[in-house]
Amino acid sequence: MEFVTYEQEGYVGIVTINRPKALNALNSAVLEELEATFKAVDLEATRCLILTGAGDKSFVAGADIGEMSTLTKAEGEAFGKKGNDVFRMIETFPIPVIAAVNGFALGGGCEISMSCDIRLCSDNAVFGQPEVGLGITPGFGGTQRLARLVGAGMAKQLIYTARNIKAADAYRIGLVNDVFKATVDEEGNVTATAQENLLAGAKKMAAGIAANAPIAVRNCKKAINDGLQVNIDEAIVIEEKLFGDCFETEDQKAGMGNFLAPKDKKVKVVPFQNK
Ligand code: DAK
Repeated sequence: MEFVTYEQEGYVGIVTINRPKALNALNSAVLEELEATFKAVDLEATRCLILTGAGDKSFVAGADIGEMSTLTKAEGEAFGKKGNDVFRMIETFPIPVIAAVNGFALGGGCEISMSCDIRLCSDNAVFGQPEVGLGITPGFGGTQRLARLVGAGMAKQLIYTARNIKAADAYRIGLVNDVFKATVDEEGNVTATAQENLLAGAKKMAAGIAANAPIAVRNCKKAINDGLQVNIDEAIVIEEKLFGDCFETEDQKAGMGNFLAPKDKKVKVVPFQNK
C-alpha cells in the first residue's frame, strides 16, 4: 500500500493514513487503500481499531481538492459514492473504531472522524466543514453525522459559516471525547508530545475496550448504531435481540461466572475468547 499502513498491537489494529505531504488529503487511491485495509482486518484477532494520520500536523485535511477540481458531475458522483461507501463501512465495522485526530480534520477529514465510534484529539487539532466556501455541500455525511453528534443548531452554525474550531471547542460541543496535550517536566522540557500522548491514550482506551467481552462490545455498537435509526419502540426490540444474542456464549459464561466465583477464585481480567 502506498498511502495506508496497518500495524497490529495485541488485539488492537492501528490504521494510519500516510500522505503527509498533502496533509493526508483523501484522494481515490487513499479511499481504495482504506477500504482494502479495513476489509483485510482479521476480526478473530482484532477487537478495536485506531484510525489516525501520519505526521504531527494533520489527521486528514479533507477530500483532495486538486483531484476533485476537474471532476465531471458523473465523476463527482462516483467519487462521492466511493467516499460514502468507505465511511459507512467504517461506521458499521463490526468492532469499535477510535479516531485519533492528530491535527487538521477538515471537510472529509472531519467527516471520516465522525464515521468512527469515538474521537480523541491532540490539542493542535482543528475541526471544520469548509465546503460551502468551496461551492459544495459536505458530501461525505457531514450534514448528517455532525447534526447527530452535536445537535442541529451547532451543526448548522459550523456548516453555514464554514468556520473551523479548535480542539477545546470541539470538546466543549461534544465532538471529541478527550483532548491530549504535551507533557512537560519541571524544567519545562517536553517529555511527550501531544501526538505521542494522543496515540498512547487511544491505545490505552482501545486496549480497555479489547479487554471486554468482544461479542458484547460488537453487539453494543450494533445496538447503538441501529437503534439510533429507528423509533424508541423499534430500538428497544433491536436491543433485546442483541442482548439475547450474548447468552450461551463462552464469554457470557466466563464474565458472569467470574462475578459469581468465590473471592479467591476471581480474576481481575477475564480471558474472553470471542466465542
Ligand atoms: N486537498 C489536496 N491537497 C491539500 C489539501 C486538500 N484538501 N489540504 C492540503 N493540501 C496540500 C496543499 O496543497 C499543500 O501541498 P503543496 O502545495 O505542498 O504541494 C500541502 O497539502 C500543505 O498544505 P498547506 O501549504 O496549505 O499547509 P498550511 O499549513 O498552510 O495550511 C490547511 C493547512 C489545512 C489550513 C490548508 O492546507 C487548507 O485549507 N487545506 C484545505 C482544507 C479544506 O478546505 N478541506 C476541505 C476539502 S473539501 C463529495 C463528498 C465529499 C467531499 C467532496 C465531494 N461528493 C459527494 C462528491 C469533501 C470535500 C472536502 O473535504
